[in-house]
Amino acid sequence: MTAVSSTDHIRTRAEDALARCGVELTAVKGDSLSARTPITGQELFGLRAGTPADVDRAVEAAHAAFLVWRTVPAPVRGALVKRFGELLTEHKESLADLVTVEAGKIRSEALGEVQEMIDICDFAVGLSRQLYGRTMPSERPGHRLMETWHPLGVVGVISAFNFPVAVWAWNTAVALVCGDTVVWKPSELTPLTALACTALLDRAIADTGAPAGLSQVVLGTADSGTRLVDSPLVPLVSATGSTRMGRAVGPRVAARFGRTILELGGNNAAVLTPSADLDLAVNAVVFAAAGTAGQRCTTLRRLIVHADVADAVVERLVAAYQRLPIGDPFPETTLVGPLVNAEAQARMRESLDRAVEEGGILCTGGERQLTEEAPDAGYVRPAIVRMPAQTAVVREETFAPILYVLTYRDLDEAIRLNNEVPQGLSAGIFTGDQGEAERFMAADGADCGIVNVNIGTSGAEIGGAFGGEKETGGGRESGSDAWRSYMRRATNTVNYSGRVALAQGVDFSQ
Ligand code: UN1
Repeated sequence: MTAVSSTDHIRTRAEDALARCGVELTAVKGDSLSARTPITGQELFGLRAGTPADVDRAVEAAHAAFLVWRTVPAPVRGALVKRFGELLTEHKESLADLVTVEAGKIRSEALGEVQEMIDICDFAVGLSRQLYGRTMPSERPGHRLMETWHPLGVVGVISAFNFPVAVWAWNTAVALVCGDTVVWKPSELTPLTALACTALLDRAIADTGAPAGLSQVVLGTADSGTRLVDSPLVPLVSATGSTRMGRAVGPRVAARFGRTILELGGNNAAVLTPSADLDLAVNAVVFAAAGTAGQRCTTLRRLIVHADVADAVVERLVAAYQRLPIGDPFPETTLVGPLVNAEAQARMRESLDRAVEEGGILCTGGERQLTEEAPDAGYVRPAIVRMPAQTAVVREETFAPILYVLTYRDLDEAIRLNNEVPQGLSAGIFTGDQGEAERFMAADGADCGIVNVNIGTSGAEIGGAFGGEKETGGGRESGSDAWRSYMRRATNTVNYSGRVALAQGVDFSQ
């Protein structure tokens, strides 16, 4: 275990990184929002929170920019995103520093998160020449039937603390090439990373001569988020966070016939079969369950192991868990950083107590760590609990490193357990049997938006569409054809025959 950096040291590191990214801290300082670090649990700076009136101004500016941006050819829009990707590459270390400072991510994961931003920029630049519409054969002679994809408007992005920059970048890079503009309401827990990303994007906007106002950020609390959600000038709200937040956002946007992309809770499971390569599976499970201190929406929370191998698997997992280096996320030897705050640690404790009440056996972990060195922080040892059944606590998402282990006898039972939770983000199966793998991915297999074979549930690549079913919200972001949600489709019928011919054989001749 390593000593924990002092808050003063972390503050200096944050100031340096912000300055390198072009943020003028004095301009945003105030006393209505607190920038804190989970590394010590203490305050770094007081900032000025945006008000609902600031949201209105940001939306109006983004809308004005949209009216210009939508007429800029898509490949030219791609040039802005290309420049932004270059700036992200140049400032990768500084941004990763800020991600570690604010979200407590270990070094390689913080760098990995910035890499996701760079990757989505590359993807979006290519996409800017591939916003394809289809042509369909018309049923009428001398007619052409086709579709055109047009920019949609201002996209409101509400992001969570655990991926403070990548999820915004997935939305923003794609939205910008689609001809949209963006207003961002980041998590209250991660304002500094948001300021840094915005400063870099503003620089890319200036460098490429794109309209100022394309990208807006409003730091603030739930009030600002609500204002953004209710704004009639925002046709699409892309929100990442808890299912509770999604239940508030979804109906409000629907009431004004806006669109949403909701990325809500996950309660992801992996099935571990007797034919699995155990070394591979154990390695993958440890990262998926304990990595990022259990704070990914894709974190593995339930392991469904075949009864014949359950004892051996749990024994190996417990041994691996007990070796995990927990502590200050900056040194490269640390694998598990802090939870985002002490409240998250208390919620983990509560869930573990409930699990034991519901018949669970705590195999390892759950103890608070570094209480002397960082009394205000939320360091914990990741926990493994064997459960007799999928009880109430197992069906909930606790945003902390708790892995519930369940056993099964036949694959149908494993699939049933996988699907018998309200959430549907990500699932995995570890198997050497192709038939089992195919069954798990089939229509009557796992009911999630992401279904993996011999890979854990987390760490998806940006090239695929990201999102999940049921209470996860149904939205898709990032790669594949997720871009379509950021555009409006026009179906065009063109008559070049020189006479009127009605569809469906209707005759209206006079
Ligand atoms: C999230 O936790 O909100 O698949 C996003 C992953 C990452 C993204 C997670 N690429 O784990």
